[in-house]
Parts: sequence; C-alpha cells; structure tokens
Amino acid sequence: MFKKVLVANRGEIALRIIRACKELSIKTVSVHSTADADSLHVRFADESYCIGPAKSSQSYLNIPSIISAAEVSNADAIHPGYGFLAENPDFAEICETCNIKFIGPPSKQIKNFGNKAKAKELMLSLGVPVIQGYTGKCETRKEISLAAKEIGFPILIKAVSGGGGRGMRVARNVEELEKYLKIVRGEAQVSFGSDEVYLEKYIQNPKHIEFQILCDEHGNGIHLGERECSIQRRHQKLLEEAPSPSLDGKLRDKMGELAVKAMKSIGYANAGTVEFLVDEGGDFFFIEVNPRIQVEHPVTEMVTGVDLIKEQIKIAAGEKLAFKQEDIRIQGHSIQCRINAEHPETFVPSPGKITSLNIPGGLGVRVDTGIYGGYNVLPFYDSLIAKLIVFDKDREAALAKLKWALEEFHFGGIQTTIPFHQKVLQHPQFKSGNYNTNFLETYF
Ligand code: MV4
Repeated sequence: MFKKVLVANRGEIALRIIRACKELSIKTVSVHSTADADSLHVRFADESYCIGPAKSSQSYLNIPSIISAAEVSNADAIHPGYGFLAENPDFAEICETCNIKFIGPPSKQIKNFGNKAKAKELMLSLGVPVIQGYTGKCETRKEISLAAKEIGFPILIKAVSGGGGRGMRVARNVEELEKYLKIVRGEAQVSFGSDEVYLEKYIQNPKHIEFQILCDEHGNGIHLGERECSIQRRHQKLLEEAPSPSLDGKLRDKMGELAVKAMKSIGYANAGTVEFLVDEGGDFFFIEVNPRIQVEHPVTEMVTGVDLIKEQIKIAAGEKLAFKQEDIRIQGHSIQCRINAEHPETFVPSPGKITSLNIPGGLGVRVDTGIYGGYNVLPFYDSLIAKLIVFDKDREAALAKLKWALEEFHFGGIQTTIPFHQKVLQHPQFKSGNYNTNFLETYF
C-alpha cells in the first residue's frame, strides 16, 4: 500500500479523498492555490504545498507545480479527484514517467475514451448497443446527404473530443445539417483543439443512466449498479439517485453485465462510469465512458456500502478486488442534491462569505462539503459547495428525509440551489420517478 498520497484537487472531493487515506493509514499531502490557504483540505492533510495563484490554470491545472509538490513531499501516488487534471492523459502519463502512481486508469485508456467516436466503435465491437450514426469525415455534400438518408432526421452532431454534452447540435433537415456541421466544427476546434465530429440519430426524451464500474489490475471487474442522472441543466447534473426509479432488475443486470464485460475486455483498471441513454421504448445505448470518480459517486456508496475512493486507492496499489459481483447487493435508496452557490432560478454564481450556516444530520443524512461557517466561497472555482446525500429503505422514505434535510440546511450571506431542489421534490413527475433529461426544460 502507498505510504503517502498527494491529493491534486480542492473542496469537498479533496477532503473526501483525505478521509479515505486516513482510514487506510496513508499520509496525505494537499496542494492549494494562494486563495485556498484557509480551506479544510489544507487543514486536514498532513502537509500542504502552495502550487500557485487563484486561477486554476496556474494552480490546480499547473502540472509542473503539482509534480514538484509530489517530488518534494515524496508522495508515491496522486489522486486527481474529478475535474481539473482527472481526465488529462498527459498528466496521467507524466505521473507514470515520474514513477508516481496515478490513482485512476492508465493514461492510454483516458486518451482512448477521450475520443467519443472511437469509444463508440470500441463498444459496438464488444457487443454493447450504440446509437445508430455515422463516423465518416462528412466532407462532401454527397457524403453528408447519404449519411443523413441512412440515419434519418433528427440528427445530433457531436464533437469527437467533446463529451458531457458540450459541442452538440440537433439538425432537422439537410440544410440545417450542412450549416450546423460547420458551426459545431468551428466550436469544437476552439473548445477542444480538434474539429472532428460525428453524427447520431437524435433520441427524444432520453433518460441518462450510468453504471459504476470497478476493475482491478488483475482482470477482475464488477459493477455497483446504476445512477439515474436525468435531472440536468445545461449538462450540469443537479440531482442524482440510486437505484434508478425506472429500471427493473432484469434490465439492470443486462446493462451492468454488458458494461463490465466491455470494460474488463479492454483491460480497464480503477473506477469508471459507463453512461447510457435509455429511450422512451426502454431500449438502451452506450454514450460515453467517464474514466474517473464522479461527483455523484456517494449515492452508489450508500446503496452498496462500498467506499469507492478507498477501492480506487487499493486498486491503484495493485490489490485484487475483495468482492465478486454476487457480493454486491443494492439495498435501499439514495438521493444526492448538489448545493451550488448560485441563484436558485437563474443559476448565476453567488460567491461570498457564508455568514451563518446550519448543516443537517441524523441517520441516513450525509453531507460532503469543504465549507464551514465564515468560509468565503471563491469566484474562481466550480460553484458546488456541498452535496446533501440521503439514504433510506426505499425512494419514498428517502424523499421524506430529503425534504426536512433541505429545510434544515441553511446558508446565510450567499444564495444556493436549495430552493430549486425543494421545487423539484414537489413536482408530481419527479415524485412519480418517471422523468427524463427534458424534465427541467419542460417544467421549470
Ligand atoms: C444524445 C442525446 C440524444 N440523442 N445523443 C448529452 C451529454 C452527452 N454525454 C450525451 N448527451 C446526449 N446525447 C443522442 N444521439 C441527448 C443527450 C442529452 C443529454 C444526455 C444525458 C443527460 C442530459 C442530456 C440533456 C440533453 C441532451
């Protein structure tokens, strides 16, 4: 096992990783920007190094600074958390070269899954259903119209290096397709440094369901069930639950087995998420793999009892998975609300000092956060300030618990998305459990 792990992140996830290390008797090194000197991830780590000014590009994305901190502190591994450098194949490769274990999949796999068209072809070859589409060059008008005939409108144009919904556009006819191809290409070049695109049949009103996978470095792999992530605004998830209220056990087993089989067969190692869209007819299609720990991982932890961060660390240290698929039992129901420092209706960031604070607690109430009373929410970073996670025996009980926990959660001095979550909870469509990715657009 590692002696010392450097946590290359900030906020709640940095704290979450530090706690997991402490349980595994691993020393922790945090890194921080000048603006984060007073944060909890600095206070609760064994040592901390300042890696640059507030701007992420000069601190949490500053690879030479972070590698230097790892060298100076003699850390034998780096956990990247999510965001920042978590899916940067160059960073993972540099860690590998410097003999610092990157706690995540091999750099080659991060790179492969970064190409969404290649990932899709790979999954198709492994027997995982994918959305009908076209991955050719789309250069000539003839080629474009042939592809369109084959797929049929509406068609979604996606950037090969995109993902998470960035750089997509729906075309309803050939004229739009030609026009939007140019636009998506231009945007993709600016955002991702590549103008490659691919086409897909556009699925109306899909559900977003993702499977949590764990694979070790010895060819073993399991899934830990799914998360329902259809409550999203502009591709930012706001609420997640496990299990999905709309998957039956048979479909869950089938999707989970396919996802694990695919990840195992490519020699995937560490935690990963396989994302699917489920259409109105109940058919499912692979969309992408997220080769990292995700913000919504706690709901999976609550219903399986598995500490995913500890598993990531153990896998990276070369340990074999301690459980088989049949050892994983999904029990009860968990829901997570992302509390952002944002206006609850406009979602405009609301940084500033937290002048008063009350955090809910009690059986089955978990709050993952890096903030405290008097904390100054900084404008430089992501506005996620806390995750409220509830767990109970079934969805109805979890919802009842979530209602009072949101009422007890109080922030003075800043605005948060709590009132938004309270409105979602009251909505009959949400209560029914049968909602899709258009829920917010339709009702809010
Ligand atoms: C789609 C789609 C409809 N049809 N692909 C958005 C995130 C990215 N991972 C894939 N996304 C979508 N891909 C086809 N062929 C609709 C979405 C989508 C979406 C997916 C998941 C969650 C929320 C979403 C909101 C809008 C669109």
